[in-house]
Amino acid sequence: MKVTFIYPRFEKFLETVPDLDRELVDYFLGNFTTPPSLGIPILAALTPPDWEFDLVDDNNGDPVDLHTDADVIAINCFTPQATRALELADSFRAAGKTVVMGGFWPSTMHKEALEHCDAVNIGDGEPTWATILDDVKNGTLAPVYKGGTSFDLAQMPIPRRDIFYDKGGYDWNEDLVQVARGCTYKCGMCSIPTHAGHRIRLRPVTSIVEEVRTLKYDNVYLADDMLFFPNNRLRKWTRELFEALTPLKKKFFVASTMALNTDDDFIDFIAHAGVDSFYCTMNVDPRSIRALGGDLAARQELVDLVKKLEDRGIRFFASFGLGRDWDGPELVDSILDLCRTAGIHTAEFFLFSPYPGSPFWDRLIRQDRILTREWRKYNGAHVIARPLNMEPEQLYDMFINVWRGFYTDLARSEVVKNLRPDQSDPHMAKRRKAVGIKTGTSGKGNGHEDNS
Ligand code: B12
Repeated sequence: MKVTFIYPRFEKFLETVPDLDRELVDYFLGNFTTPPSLGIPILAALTPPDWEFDLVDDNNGDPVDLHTDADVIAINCFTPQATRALELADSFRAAGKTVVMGGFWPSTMHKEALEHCDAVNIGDGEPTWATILDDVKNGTLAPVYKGGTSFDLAQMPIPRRDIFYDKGGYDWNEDLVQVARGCTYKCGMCSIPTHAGHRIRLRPVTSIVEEVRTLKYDNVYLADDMLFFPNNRLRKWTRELFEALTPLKKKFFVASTMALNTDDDFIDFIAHAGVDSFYCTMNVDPRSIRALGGDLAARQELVDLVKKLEDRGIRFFASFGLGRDWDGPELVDSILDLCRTAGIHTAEFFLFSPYPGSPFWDRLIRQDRILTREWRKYNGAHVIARPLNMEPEQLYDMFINVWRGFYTDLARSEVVKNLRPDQSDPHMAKRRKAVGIKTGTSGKGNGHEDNS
């Protein structure tokens, strides 16, 4: 028996914004041809030995063969991939194939998914995958499989990353590692608690270390943005984790919000462990919302945080969301001024999309303010929700103006010459040329570029 995993294409938000100076932004951010999320490599690791498997990475331009000899097609997707995922599901079913879907979008929109596939997995895949394959084999596939949100991560297998290591074409030279699942916070924009649980499940540090030892790259992107929450359980576990990871000499890209533990010795500690990029989503947690609202104390907290991190060689990568109900046109200047004041040199800007499974989605449904259900547009580059105090076009213009404002600032600034673009990046020469930097000038690489 054979299963073919599919990772559908999604439109990178910069691809869909022609009015932005691509060259300049591309120089700093690249185009996200990332390896698939960990869903597929985990299922591959759990696929029984009497099953063959392969991966069609549609997001990496792999050809899609509707007449493959696979017995079942397994599609993983998050919201921006859903449009393409449903297209592929329809085509495979029309070609007589059995199609199963799972991941963030199918888990939160399973009724719509079932209009295009034979079965949907809701939540974790570890508890259900073997049963799904058995049911395919026995011709007894059910429409819905509930994996839930309580699978014990101590049983999580090491994802089979070799499923994509052998494929070329990815412009990221780093590995994604999931060290925890679920979240106790209830941020309006986020669907993680619904999909992965309102409790934080932590993997045993020993199994994480064992997994990191198997990785191909020196650069590691830790997928979970609750690592630095200022509560005792996480402070203790995160210390244990980074202590154990330090000897492996990896470089870690971590994600968070301003709701974090900012103790000096803690920042010293994670810097020593190898953390070198700090991706911080802004306008989601009370502190960053206050800072963008002009609260001087909160602004000073951000200025101090950026300095603390950058003084220790950790790049601060800000990800500013626009489109909260209280956001007004002044937000653009507030963001640009905050970046200048705090010395933020790496940033991206996105329009909040109401992801199914998030409180924001539920509220906008109630208020009938969803403008489109074209899922491909839920990538942070489109106005999806009718703003409360401005026209959708005004919000879109703010999005464009803040990108332009930030990168024009940067291009003018001395900083650009010695920013840390990734030296090992094959596209570097082209990018340097794009921003007028003669090749061979300085700039130490770190291989981390992202958006998440
Ligand atoms: C890696 C990552 C990326 C990567 C890769 C994208 C991808 N496909 O995931 C990159 C960097 C490209 C990315 C980009 C974006 N991302 Co992102 N990203 C993640 C991240 C950090 C990890 C994903 C992952 O590997 N999860 C772990 C795996 C194991 O979980 P899983 O996929 O759910 O798989 C499990 C089950 O669902 C199930 N399963 C999965 N597939 C299948 C299939 C079958 C058949 C079955 C049976 C079971 C099954 O089994 C698995 C094991 O239990 C998540 C946060 C998170 N913690 O998940 C955000 C996340 C997926 N991203 C998100 C978003 C919104 C984005 C952006 C669109 C916007 C932005 N600004 O961030 C951008 C895109 C911007 C752009 N460039 O256009 C949201 C998605 C929300 C949603 N409901 O869709 C998340 C959840 C972050 C959040 N806090 O909201 N992201």
